[in-house]
Amino acid sequence: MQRPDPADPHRPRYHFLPLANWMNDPNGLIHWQGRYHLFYQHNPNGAFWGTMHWGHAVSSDLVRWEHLPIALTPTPASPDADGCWSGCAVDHDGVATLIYSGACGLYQLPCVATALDDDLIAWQKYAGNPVIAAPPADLDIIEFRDHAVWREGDLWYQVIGAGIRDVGGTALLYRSPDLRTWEYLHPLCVGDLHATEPVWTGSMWECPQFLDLGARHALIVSAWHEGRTLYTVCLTGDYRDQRFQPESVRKFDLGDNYFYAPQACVDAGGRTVLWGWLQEGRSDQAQRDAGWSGVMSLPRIVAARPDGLLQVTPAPELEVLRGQLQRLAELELTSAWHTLPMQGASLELIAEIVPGTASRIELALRCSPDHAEQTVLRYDRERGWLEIDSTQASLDATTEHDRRGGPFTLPEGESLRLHVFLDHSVIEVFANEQVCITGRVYPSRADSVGIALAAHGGGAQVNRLDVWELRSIWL
Ligand code: DQQ
Repeated sequence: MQRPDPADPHRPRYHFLPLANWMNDPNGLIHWQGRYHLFYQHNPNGAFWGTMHWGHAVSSDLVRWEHLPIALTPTPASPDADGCWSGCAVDHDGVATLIYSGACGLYQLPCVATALDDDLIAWQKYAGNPVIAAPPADLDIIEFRDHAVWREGDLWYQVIGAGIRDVGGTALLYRSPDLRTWEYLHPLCVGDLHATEPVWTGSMWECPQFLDLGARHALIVSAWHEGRTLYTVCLTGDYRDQRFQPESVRKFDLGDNYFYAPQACVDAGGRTVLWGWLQEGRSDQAQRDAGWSGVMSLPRIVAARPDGLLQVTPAPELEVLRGQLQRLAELELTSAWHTLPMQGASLELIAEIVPGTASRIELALRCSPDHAEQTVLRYDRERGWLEIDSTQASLDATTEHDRRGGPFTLPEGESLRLHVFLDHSVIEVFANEQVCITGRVYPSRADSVGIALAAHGGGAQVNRLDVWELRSIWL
């Protein structure tokens, strides 16, 4: 195995990723006997998509991970001969059980495997796989894969991601007494391929997650269209009698497919903890040359707010990574960049900014002293928009240079609260515990480690600015 260079300037230090090669979707998340198990789509043969296996890691604290042996490998001449694609894990009367998509030729069909030990190292694939032979015959289904399974009363329920030809993405609802025999019920929800507002949801929904958040249910799907992974969409609404009535639809992360295919689990404390796959923003060749591709997001805690929107915050456990705090006193922002004394590529930053009369507030990250390289996190108050602008992120023209963002409006009288995690090529931002935006950037210069702030169209005031250097999660 080609090991990535430990000094690779783009390789994250406190985000989870495998020792080498390709990773995509988080799978089979389960808090099992006091430890968090994270499985993931993995190609052990290189830093490119192919021959999907399930990689495996475990953590006691949600922060530091131990790599474990590959959990699922495709079995020749079987329903998963061409790949063990995405799926989930449940506790079935004390037996950890996986429901995943077995890929075989053009099809992906639901398969089951059960744990043979308490460390979830060895798995037995069910002899009766696939457990569903085909998509529902009464629908013209274009794609069919990925699973979320939950318990209601004496029965198991499952949604499978799919698309209905010329109609839109969907999550198909099934029911089972034993996870082996499944009865198709109806689509839990159907998207409209032709609707572009408030957000276009593509022709197929991958990786559905159906979360009971108490006050609301959330259906989170990854919108897909003709082979393109678009972004993660969150529908919140009401669920009763196996019917889901969405009230709001929005992107879950404004960084589009830099945050994709998320999966959540409920831990022993009752928290809904969610991870997503942070895709790369550089060429396939650059990924192969680096020997790794794909990063897992930080664990995000998801809850329903009283107004029905989601609250999303980084897991507080991450605070153990903090080194010394550097704090800045109050600061008036103007249109000239104010460069901070703090810098680095592995930082956590919390800023509270009173927008005052400013129409735009900008935070430049991974910034070179001459600003030739910089990535700008921008809140455009007039437009009601939050974005990451990577058009100047790197002098390396082969990396992505774009602006990704979406609607975000500060409630009247609220300060802008930015919680930012910088980890080499990864930027994860939580704004007012409400909106997330993820970026991937690959600065070419070693001195692109600066931070600067500016306000345009008027003045703004920084009331709090805390920066910590963050430690690596690997000992
Ligand atoms: N990736 C998996 C699929 C899923 C897609 C295969 C989303 O199960 O639909 O690698 O990234």
